[in-house]
Amino acid sequence: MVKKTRTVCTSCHQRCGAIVFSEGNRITRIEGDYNSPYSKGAFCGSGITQRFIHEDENRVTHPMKRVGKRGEGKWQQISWDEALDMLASETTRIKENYGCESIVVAQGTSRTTNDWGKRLKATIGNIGWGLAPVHVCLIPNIMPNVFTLGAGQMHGADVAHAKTIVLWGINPISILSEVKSIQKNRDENGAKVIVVDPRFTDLAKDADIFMQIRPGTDGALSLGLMNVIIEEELYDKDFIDKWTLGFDELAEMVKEWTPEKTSKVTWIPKEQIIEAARMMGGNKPTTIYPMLGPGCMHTNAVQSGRALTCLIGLLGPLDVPGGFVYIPGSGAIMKPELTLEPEGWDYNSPDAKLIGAQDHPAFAAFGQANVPYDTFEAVITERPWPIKMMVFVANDALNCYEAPQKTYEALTSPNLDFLVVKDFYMTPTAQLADLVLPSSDWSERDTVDEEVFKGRVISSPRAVDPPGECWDDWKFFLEWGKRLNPELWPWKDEKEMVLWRIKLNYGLDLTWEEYVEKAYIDTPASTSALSFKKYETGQLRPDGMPGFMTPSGKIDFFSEIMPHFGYEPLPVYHEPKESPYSTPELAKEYPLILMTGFRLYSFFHSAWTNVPGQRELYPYPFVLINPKDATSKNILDGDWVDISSPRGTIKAKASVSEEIAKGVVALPRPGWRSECKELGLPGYNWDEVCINVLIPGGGDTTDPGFSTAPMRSTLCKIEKRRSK
Ligand SMILES: Nc1nc2c(c(=O)[nH]1)N[C@H]1C(S)=C(S)[C@@H](COP(=O)(O)OP(=O)(O)OC[C@H]3O[C@@H](n4cnc5c(=O)[nH]c(N)nc54)[C@H](O)[C@@H]3O)O[C@H]1N2
Ligand SMILES: Nc1nc2c(c(=O)[nH]1)N[C@H]1C(S)=C(S)[C@@H](COP(=O)(O)OP(=O)(O)OC[C@H]3O[C@@H](n4cnc5c(=O)[nH]c(N)nc54)[C@H](O)[C@@H]3O)O[C@H]1N2
Ligand code: SF4
Ligand SMILES: [Mo]
Repeated sequence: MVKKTRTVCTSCHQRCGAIVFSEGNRITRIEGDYNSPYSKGAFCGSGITQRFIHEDENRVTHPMKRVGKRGEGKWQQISWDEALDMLASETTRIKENYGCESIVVAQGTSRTTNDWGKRLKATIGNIGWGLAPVHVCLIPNIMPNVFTLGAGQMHGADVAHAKTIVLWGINPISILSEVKSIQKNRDENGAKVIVVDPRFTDLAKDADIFMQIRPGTDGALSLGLMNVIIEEELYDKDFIDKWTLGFDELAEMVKEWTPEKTSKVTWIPKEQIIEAARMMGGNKPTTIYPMLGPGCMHTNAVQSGRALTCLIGLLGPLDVPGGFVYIPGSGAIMKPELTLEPEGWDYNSPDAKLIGAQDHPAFAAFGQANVPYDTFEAVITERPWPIKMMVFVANDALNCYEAPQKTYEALTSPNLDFLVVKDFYMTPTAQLADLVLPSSDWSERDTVDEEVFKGRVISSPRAVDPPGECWDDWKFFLEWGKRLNPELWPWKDEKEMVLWRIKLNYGLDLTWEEYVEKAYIDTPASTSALSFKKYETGQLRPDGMPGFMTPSGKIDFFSEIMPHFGYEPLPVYHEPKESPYSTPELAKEYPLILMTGFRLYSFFHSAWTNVPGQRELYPYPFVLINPKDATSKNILDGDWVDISSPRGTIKAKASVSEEIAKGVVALPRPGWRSECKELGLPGYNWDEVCINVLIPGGGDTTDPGFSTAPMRSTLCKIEKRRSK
């Protein structure tokens, strides 16, 4: 009999509505759900391959403990009971002997367990994230949004109603459901589109203006655009007078950022800068949609983000249709009742016991985590304290963090007593573990983090049962938590956790059947974005006063709080720490700018390189290089090349293309490939192809206040390889 289940795909952050058809425990077909108010029927090839993943015999399907030497590949299947006993006894032993700060629980990008992971850590005694790539993933942009605009969200761009849409360092993959709105607005209302990217993206193809920027110079471009907008008085004086702080200081500062100077720094022709500024200031409402590109992976990340948010403020009025819209309650919901985070907890205080907090004060306050590089170093040096146990849930550390050479040294160090990895497959990190735990994927589980649906609750029941003993990460945290402190983990199963959580977050008191049946449930958070200029009516502040949730209550062009974290109060531009201009000597040997990690349609970070439907789109690790740079090195399209930085060398196939600016090479995420037996394609080790081998870590290589690693603006060189 065919069973039809309406659920949600979580293979990427889009969280598209899915209809899964199954017979017995086999998935026979998957379709997009047109009734999903969020994805409206959109569905992609990656989501469809869930059919394969569900049946894939290469999945880890049982808990396994290491029996040989670490990394030797000898495993013994054990029961969940035994695995959890090991985990709980090691947690207790290490906590008693070394303190809770010697246990690090890590996660990758948001999957579905952000708040439960925090609760587990708090159960051990650790407050915060433990370890996560938040130093590079969007938080360096969210912080400037909070300080300048008083918005806890980056995503406020109303692309459906804007007259000018600026897509700034954003990949169409990450906004699939909004691409349709952009196209519709352009086709039906003649909206103008500006794209700012070093790469000629699929969004740039249809843009009115494409500014091919030098990586890491977005702060300078924002200052240059503000120069023209202020010079030509293309701003709303009433709004600026009434609702902003520090306009005069900002105007004075951007005077030196003439189109000529901005062009020299950013490599964008000055005529384009002037044209773009006139379009943004003259064809309003203008909305700017930034993602990782501008301010998340550079040594000047936070100040670039600040400059961009000042530009958004300057283009006000804000919170209008077609502009930057405030969505209260749309950020990740982190209620202290769930995370067990004490009220007013100070992540910067030594009591918080976060590694790197004193050196990177903004990261401690906003990232709420240990600084990744410093944490791996702490494993090796046992300073500032020993790290004895690491648990990675949905985080392939060797493929995720900068300088994986250091990560590898840490994970194979005799100082580390116990390494646990919970994943779908035997990833490079899992291969080094003492305990590997099997995981269920979206079609096989009942849980979802509904806050990503802009405050709407959408249920996500399982369509099929997981293979073997694969467990939902929610269930894993529940059972581990129960063994440590049952009072803090009173639920019977993950369904009870789901219902408790929606009651806590949205006041909804539902049975499981009602929750599944109702499917899409609006909440005050999901409807609040429908009202505008909320700052006039006191809807943005908890005290109910008009204004924004910034220290001054206004848009803070001049931020008194920034110096607190080691930054200037105005958004000063700093050249990336490694560049042809800041390190000209180094640039003689490494003349090209290195940008790593732009997203590909079929891979989600390092996952799915083994899945034939996904791997066949990008069979080999590859690097984008401009024809002019390739010619000078005799490199032809498809040649294997070595890409080297002062940190190391990796290999990739050259993709010679105008897609990338001259002088820049771009390596997509993940670089790494697992073997794909079905297509007869080989695997490549992380140390041969992982893009992060080229990226520096620690010391003064990062954004000073935030520890952001320069994954998108350092130097490299490229040579044709003699062998494959
Ligand atoms: N398929 C797929 N989807 C994903 C992911 C995935 O791995 N695969 N990852 C998810 C995650 S965790 C995240 S954080 C998001 C990221 O989502 P996005 O930020 O939208 O995606 P990226 O491709 O990483 O980066 C966006 C663009 O920035 C450009 N860029 C690089 N350097 C610069 C620069 O210095 N300035 C400017 N202006 N642009 C620059 C790149 O060329 C790229 O086109 O994607 C999410 N969605
Ligand atoms: N050089 C460079 N490095 C980057 C980036 C870049 O652009 N350039 N991007 C950075 C960013 S923004 C981010 S967010 C990080 C992301 O880094 P991560 O999220 O850690 O990504 P991965 O390294 O692919 O590791 C994720 C692992 O989780 C597994 N997994 C996926 N879903 C689940 C699940 O539901 N449960 C369990 N148990 N396992 C699951 C996957 O199989 C995969 O092995 O990478 C960062 N690293
Ligand atoms: S993988 Fe594809 S179908 Fe699944 S949520 Fe992402 S975009 Fe939607
Ligand atoms: Mo991310």
